[in-house]
This record gives sequence, C-alpha cells and structure tokens, in this order.
Amino acid sequence: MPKAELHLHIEGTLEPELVFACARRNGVQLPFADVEELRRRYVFDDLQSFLDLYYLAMGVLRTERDFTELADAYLARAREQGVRHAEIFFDPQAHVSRGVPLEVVLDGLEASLSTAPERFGISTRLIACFLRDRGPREAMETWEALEPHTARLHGVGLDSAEVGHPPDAFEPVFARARQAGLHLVAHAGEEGPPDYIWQALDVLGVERVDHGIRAIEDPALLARLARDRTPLTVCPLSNVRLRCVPSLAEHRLPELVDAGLLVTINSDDPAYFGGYVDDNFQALKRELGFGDDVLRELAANSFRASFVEEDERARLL
Ligand code: ES4
Ligand code: ZN
Repeated sequence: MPKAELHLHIEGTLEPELVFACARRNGVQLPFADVEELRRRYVFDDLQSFLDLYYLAMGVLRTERDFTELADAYLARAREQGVRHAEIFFDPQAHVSRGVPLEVVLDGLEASLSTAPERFGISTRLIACFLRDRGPREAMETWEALEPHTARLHGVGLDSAEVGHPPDAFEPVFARARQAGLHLVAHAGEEGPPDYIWQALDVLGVERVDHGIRAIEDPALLARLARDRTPLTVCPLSNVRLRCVPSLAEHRLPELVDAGLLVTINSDDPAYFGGYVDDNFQALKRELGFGDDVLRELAANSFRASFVEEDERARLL
C-alpha cells in the first residue's frame, strides 16, 4: 500500500548496528558493551527517558558519511514498507551543540536523499526541528544558521521534551521561517495538554500538528481541527512505547478518525519504537481491528496531508 511518511526523525532511525559501526570508526566510547545490551535499553517510562537515550546514541554521528549511511538505511527500510514520499525531520541543535557543523549534517543527508527517487522510488523533503527544551533564544540562533540553507529545507518544526515548553514562546522564530517561505509544523499534544495544540495553531500558525492525540480531550479543538482539515501525524507505536497511551487497543485514534480529522499514520523513531510505518499499519489491524478499507483511507490521507505540490501528487499515488 503506497504511503507518505510525514513524522519521521532521521536520528530516530539509527539502529543499534549502525550506532556501533559509527562508534568504532569515529573512536567514540559507548556505555553499552554491544548491540544486544543497547537494544535491551529500549524500554521507556515517558518521552524524557526516550530522549535521554536518543541524544546519547546520536552522539556517534560525526561525519557526512555517518549521516549518508543513516539516511540510506532508512530509505531501504521505507521502500519495503511502501513509502513513496517522506518528509523527514532532523534536529540541527542536537548536532551543532556537540561540535558537528550544520553543513556536515545537511551535506551528509543530501548525499543520500538527492538520489532517493532513482535508488528507492522515494521523494523526500527535509524539515528542521527546533529543540523546545533548549528555549526560544537558541531556536532563533539556530534559525540564523539555517536561513542561508532555506532552499535545502521544506519546513521547520518543534520537538523534544514537551511539558513545560509551550509553543507560544517560539512565535518569533516561526514568524521568521514563515517569511522565508517554509512550511510550519510542531509537535503538540503528545504529552502536553490541548492548550499547546491551540497555541501551535493560533500562535505559531502550523499547517500540521505532530501527534496531537490529546486533542481528544477537547471537543472544541476537535471541531476546529476537523473544520480546517488540519492533519495530525499520529504515531501509534511511539505513543504506546512512551506510555502516552496505556495500550494500542486503548488508543483513541478511532475517535479522532470518527470526529472527521485528517489522521495520518507514522513511525516517529522507528529504530526505538518497535517498527517502521507499515508495522504501525499492521499493528492497527491486529490490535484495533482496522479493516483494509480504513487502512487504505489512512494511507491516502498521508498524501492529502503532505506538502507535495499538486502536479507532483499524481506520480505518488
Ligand atoms: C521525539 Cl517521540 C518525540 N517527541 C518529541 N520529540 C522527539 N524527538 C524525537 N522523537
Ligand atoms: Zn516526533
């Protein structure tokens, strides 16, 4: 089933085998003995406990080659999962803050992504995310560094630890990205309250909400999202692994669909959460009894919610 992936952190596709390969060639010492020990750590209590390991593991990414191999490995997996188009997040601050230049990250990713259509049948876009827990000032400094590369980007987003870091503080930096002609998205309502989703919409002016699952607690917000057809990029296996929902069977995703929202299914950080995007689709079938008709509609939504221009859309379907 052809689909677009709209919520995918490239650093979250870093599989343990590549962690160790990069660590070895870059001379990075890891606090894990081997791949098996690292994989055993993939049990999380909440978003922060995941982020701690996510930022630690990505410390092995140092060279252009590392980022190229990371993206190549994702694309190979994505092709097998029916992905035709991917709008890919990356976290500039997570690399620049540890001394890896922005150019290394961008050049490394692009060396892979620029030939993805021929090699994997996948078109791609890059979305640079600001780390909300590093604050609005550093976000603006990051934007100043990104601005010369605007043509290489398709949008900006907002991610990392949500609670205590509401979207409204990032209004100035999102305004700058909008002026530069970029698309706007933000993580909101993953762990944070519905008010953060309202802020993402009304203060930041985002076109899509990443996660957004806590909208289910606010009927007026559901009505707003349905009316505007604002897409939600829901990540079911991520929500279970980070304990945002008690189990997949209890996920309220069916209610979001029934409320008329434009819901899409995505993998978030597939190396960490037990599956790539089609594994998320299969889990919905298994645990929530979704029929093939609903799954096909969710896959179709991913193209409707994508930032692909109308004339390019026909190629993808
Ligand atoms: C993330 Cl699941 C999730 N939530 C927020 N920020 C993130 N960065 C990478 N994965
Ligand atoms: Zn995410």
